Amino acid sequence: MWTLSSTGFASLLAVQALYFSSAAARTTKKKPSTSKYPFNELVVFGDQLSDNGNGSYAHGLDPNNIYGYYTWTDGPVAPTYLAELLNVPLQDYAWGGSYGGGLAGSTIDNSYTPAKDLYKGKPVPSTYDQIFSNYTAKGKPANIENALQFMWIGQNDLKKHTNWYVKPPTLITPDAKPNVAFYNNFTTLLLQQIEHLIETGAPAVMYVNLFPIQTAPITAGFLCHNNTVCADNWGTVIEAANNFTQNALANSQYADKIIYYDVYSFMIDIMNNKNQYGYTEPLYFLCDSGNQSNPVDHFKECAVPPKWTHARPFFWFTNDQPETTMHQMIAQDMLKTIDTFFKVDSS
Ligand SMILES: *[C@@H]1O[C@H](CO)[C@@H](O)[C@H](O)[C@H]1NC(C)=O
Ligand SMILES: *[C@@H]1O[C@H](CO)[C@@H](O)[C@H](O)[C@H]1NC(C)=O
Ligand SMILES: *[C@@H]1O[C@H](CO)[C@@H](O)[C@H](O)[C@H]1NC(C)=O
Ligand SMILES: *[C@@H]1O[C@H](CO)[C@@H](O)[C@H](O)[C@H]1NC(C)=O
Ligand SMILES: *[C@@H]1O[C@H](CO)[C@@H](O)[C@H](O)[C@H]1NC(C)=O
Ligand SMILES: CC(=O)N[C@H]1CO[C@H](CO)[C@@H](O)[C@@H]1O
Repeated sequence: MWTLSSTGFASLLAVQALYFSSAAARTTKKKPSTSKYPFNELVVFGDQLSDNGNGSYAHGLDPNNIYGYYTWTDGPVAPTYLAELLNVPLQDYAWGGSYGGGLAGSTIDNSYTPAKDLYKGKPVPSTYDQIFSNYTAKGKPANIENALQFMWIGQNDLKKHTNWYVKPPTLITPDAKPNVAFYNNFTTLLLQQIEHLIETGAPAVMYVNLFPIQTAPITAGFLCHNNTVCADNWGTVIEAANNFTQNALANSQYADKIIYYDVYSFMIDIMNNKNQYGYTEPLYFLCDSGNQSNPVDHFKECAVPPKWTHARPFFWFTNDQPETTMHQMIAQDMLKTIDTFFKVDSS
């Protein structure tokens, strides 16, 4: 188990300043270096949890104007940290967020869950579009055989299709009809996309499971009105969805090329031991809910110059987006999973 010292955080900020000081840095590709891994690039598909700014920027939105890091949090997102840890360049197709609140990022497929955000009058690219239109439309991408693929998607689909809103919340059950349909439909679409990447030549695809959004202030406080039965039951539904997907991926004909990463359990573990990891503020607080008269919104405490230096003790940066140090810890943990998968000695 590792913890973050204040020195660690200072150097983290230095890293952020280095990588996010200009638009040029965001798209600069490093030369592939000699790697201990059987790949020399990381290609990312997903939503606001994975967009390093490139996806939003490509679709007409400059997220640097939001929080200053091209992301929807107070620093880099997990894929950026992961590429850095793997020492490979990142190609990021994920699309996240929107100005002004309620709208989120990409879904798995706009014909299943139309994204609320629009680009040229149409829902923003889903992972289906990111893969089939933006990445493989012109045939085999040049370096796909040497590119580890990364997919983190589903939270926007989950909110639309599962029955977290029913009352009384005791009726939110893992075997409720809409939930079972969601496990099936989401997993079917996901498998098609993952298998397409492998059939096009990818050496491996890492899938990151649904994160514990039932614990986020938007869910626990606002949508569930602090009703713990509601939040807990919805958590069980998310766990059931993750179990279903994990099982289906393990039964794919390409199972030996699929890496399942359990971000759900990792985040729950950090939350259960939050103070030890430097998250000393309550879990229902956040830095920016878009409404500063909301009592859980601690905008003024977080936004102390320079920028978001004081966000660190808050687990949640926005309504459903963790603070950047959480993204960094997730990337560290993802690396362990990747090392185990490729039997790489991490020492
Ligand atoms: C940025 O996204 C575009 C399209 O969405 C993609 O073609 C390009 O490779 C991406 N670049 C980087 C550096 O991620
Ligand atoms: C990605 O694909 C979508 C859907 O086909 C398209 O609208 C969008 O322009 C593409 N983005 C880029 C950067 O090519
Ligand atoms: C939930 O609890 C927090 C902390 O006690 C409180 O500030 C917030 O107003 C509550 N939300 C609702 C919807 O009751
Ligand atoms: C999910 O799988 C884990 C591990 O097998 C198990 O402990 C848990 O009860 C399952 N949860 C649900 C909701 O299916
Ligand atoms: C902002 O939050 C306050 C307190 O929770 C609430 O009364 C108010 O309606 C909110 N305003 C908007 C625009 O959502
Ligand atoms: C769009 C889609 O795939 N819908 C399917 C979702 O799952 C239910 C039952 O599991 C099917 O009946 C739908 O066709």
